[in-house]
Order: sequence, then structure tokens, then C-alpha cells
Amino acid sequence: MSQGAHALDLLRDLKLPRIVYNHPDTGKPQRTDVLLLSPWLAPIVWNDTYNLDILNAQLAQRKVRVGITVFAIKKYTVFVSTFVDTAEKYFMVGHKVTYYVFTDRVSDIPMVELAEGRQMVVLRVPTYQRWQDVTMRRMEMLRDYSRQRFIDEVDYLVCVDVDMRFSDEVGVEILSDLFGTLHPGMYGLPRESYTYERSPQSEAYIPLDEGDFYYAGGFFGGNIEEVYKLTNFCHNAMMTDKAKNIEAIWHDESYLNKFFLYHKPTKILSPEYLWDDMFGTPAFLRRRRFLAVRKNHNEIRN
Ligand code: 48C
Repeated sequence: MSQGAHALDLLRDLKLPRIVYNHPDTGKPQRTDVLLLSPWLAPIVWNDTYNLDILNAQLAQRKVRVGITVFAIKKYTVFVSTFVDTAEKYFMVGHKVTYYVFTDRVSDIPMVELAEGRQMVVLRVPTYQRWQDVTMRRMEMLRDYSRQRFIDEVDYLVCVDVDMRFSDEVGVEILSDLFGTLHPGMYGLPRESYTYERSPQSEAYIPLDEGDFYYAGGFFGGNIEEVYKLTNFCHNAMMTDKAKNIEAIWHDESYLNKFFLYHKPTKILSPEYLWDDMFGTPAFLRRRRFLAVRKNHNEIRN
């Protein structure tokens, strides 16, 4: 049976269990303080705007497999245990989850007892001298592993920074063909203020009169095909710039923003999904789900 027909068979049996919940009110939007839909009809995910029970039932029926990738290169291995411990409490609990930990220091990665249906795979990868290269080369490695391995093992990839901790539920509401996350530091700013790459010579260049949102480099994902396209674009763009001795202002994040400008994400995560307490707790932020861990950049990067 062909792949397509098999997939359709799976959907044919997609019968949801009985779930009781309030009747959606066509006259009353869930929230009026924040934008809930992009101009290209991609949902922007905020607390109180979805029913997780329905989403969990839909994704459980499809026995969805989720991979979450983190890079713990050089001293960043110190962040892995907090990352995994908090993910076990808050990240897609009850679903099939594989943690892919990319590292140059395999023996430094703690082997943590994981819940049913969850596993950790540690992938040895080369390191780079400059922290800028470490962060940028993630795109190349995500691209290569997507093609060589992830395509056979998981249905969705969630690609995140490791110097983070989960502090509230991050569930299947984030999943979509291609998703990005609004950067907490840029939220609500005019597009001219976004820290896009502004040099026309760079492949990451975005002119002042373009741009939808400013997406954070620390949280993106989607199905394997879309993540492959994203990481391949970003890596190739970085290599093109590198050949001209050009490096975009915010490294892989600059190239990610260029990609999302011309390949619109099908879902956008609110800053609930990537927050840093240095930005305080504004009224729109009803839940802080994934938080930056305090660190001394100089100490940890050299
Ligand atoms: O794993 C490393 N090691 C390094 O020396 C520098 C970066 N990284 C990876 O790149 C980590 O996964 C970091 O989370 C990511 C870059 N992101 C940050 O350093 C802050 N979250 C901005």
C-alpha cells in the first residue's frame, strides 16, 4: 500500500472520544488583548485560546512521535539535567517523545530516568572554537540528521536552546507543519525596530519596509520535510555569506527570520513559549512555559 493511502487509512479511523467542554461562542473571541491569527491565517498560540483535551485526543489517535533537539556543546552540557528534568514534567507528557542531545562531550551528558514512552539519544558532533559558529552550525547538523535519521524516527521536530527550563505545560498545541516563536525582547515593536540583518550584502538581509514578526532562534520546528527545508536554507545562506566574510548580526536567528519571511510558518508560538524573566511579567503574559536560565555569557562561552 502506498504511503499516501496508508496515511489516509490512519485518518479514516480518527474517531475522537467523547469530551465535554463549553460551547465555542461565535460572537465572542477568546481574547481581544493580543493578535490570535496572522495575515496568512496561521494561529498565534496563547493560553485560553485552545482546548488541549481535543488536541491531545487528535494527536494521540495518530500516535504522533515527537523529537526535541538540543545542542550541549562544550560548557553548555551543564544545562542538560535541568532541561530534561523540567521537560519530563511539562513537555508533551503522555506522548511519545525522543530527546536528541547533540554534544561533543558524550560522557558529560547525565542519563536521566525517563517516563514511559520517552527516550534519550545522545549524538556526538564536532565542536567549533567560536560560540557564534557553535550556534550557527546547529542548522547544518539538524539538516543532516533530519535526512539521515529523524525522517525515519519522528513525525515532528521541536528545535530549542538548551540553556532553558520548562516552567509550565508545553504540549501538542505547538505542533504544525512549520512553526516559529515570537521573540520576547521584540514583542510589540514596530518592524523597523526589529534587529533583522540590514546589510544588503547578506543573505539574511531584510529591508526596513518588510517583516511580519521577529522570531526567536531558540524555538522552532515542524514536520521533518519542513524542518529540512528551513535548516537547509539557513545553512546554505550562512555558507554563502561566510564565503564573502559576512556574518549576520544575530547569527542563525537572522537567517531563520529571513526564511520565515518568505516561507511563512503555519503556526506561531506566543512569547509564553520562550520567555526571559529580565523582561518582567507584562499583562499579556498569562503563562511562562519555557524560561531562559540565568548564565554568565562570558564564563559559559569561553
Ligand atoms: O551548546 C552550545 N555551546 C556553546 O558554547 C554555545 C552555544 N551552544 C548552543 O547554542 C546551546 O544549545 C545554546 O542554547 C545555543 C545558543 N543560544 C544561547 O546561547 C542563548 N540561549 C541565547
